[in-house]
This record gives sequence, structure tokens and C-alpha cells, in this order.
Amino acid sequence: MFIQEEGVSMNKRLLTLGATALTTALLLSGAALAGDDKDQDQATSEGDVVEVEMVDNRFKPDELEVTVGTTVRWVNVERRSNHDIYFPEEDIKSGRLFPEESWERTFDEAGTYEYYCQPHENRGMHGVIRVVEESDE
Ligand SMILES: [Cu+2]
Repeated sequence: MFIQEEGVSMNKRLLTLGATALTTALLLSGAALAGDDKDQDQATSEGDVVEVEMVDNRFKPDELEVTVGTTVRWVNVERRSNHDIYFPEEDIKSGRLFPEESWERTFDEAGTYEYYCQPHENRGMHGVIRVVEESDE
């Protein structure tokens, strides 16, 4: 009887250890994926065109880092919804974009450019483009 109970608690401890190891593995793979995304974002150079999709009432990716001279193209890939792109600090706007329509802007100066979709501003449809100088590496 006593031995049996000890066996049960031992199994419980092994289960706990297993769960901890699994959680750690998931966290590590999540971090690796996030790192890959960042590398992709930075792999732009002058003259490149980088696409941002408008889908499910959000910008994807909603944060993007590009180098000076890069053109960003917003593409509406919704089935029905229309969106726009509005940069409040500069009062630059795309006008309404219906499904399959797109709009481009070339960034010639380094800086942080925050924007949002005017019809869905209150629903969190925001994005930011970080424009950085091209490194000499
Ligand atoms: Cu929108």
C-alpha cells in the first residue's frame, strides 16, 4: 500500500518535469520564429518593394523595418472590406482601397512613420514603418 503511493507520487513528479520541458521547448521555438521574422524585415535595400497586407481588419505585418529608399506597397487582400492608409503627422492618405487594390509609398528619409486605417482606427487597425539608414556591412 505504502509502496504503491510512493509510485504514484513519483509518476506525478515525472509528469511535472515533462510538462516543464515541453513548455521550455515551445518558448524556445517561439523565440526562434520571432527572430526569423525580424531578419526578413531588415533584408531590404534601396529600390526594394515590401508588401503589407490588409487582412482581417489589420495590417500584416503591423510593424515593419525597411531601409531608406524602400517602397512599401499596401495590398487589400480582404474579400469585402475596404481600408485606407493615413499618416496623421504628415496628413498623407491613400484614399479607399477596395479588395485587390493597392497603394505605394516610397520612404526616402529615415524615421518612424505611424499610420492607421481611418475607418478602423478605433478597432486597432494601426501600423508603423521604421525607416533606417542602410548599413555599410
Ligand atoms: Cu481598415
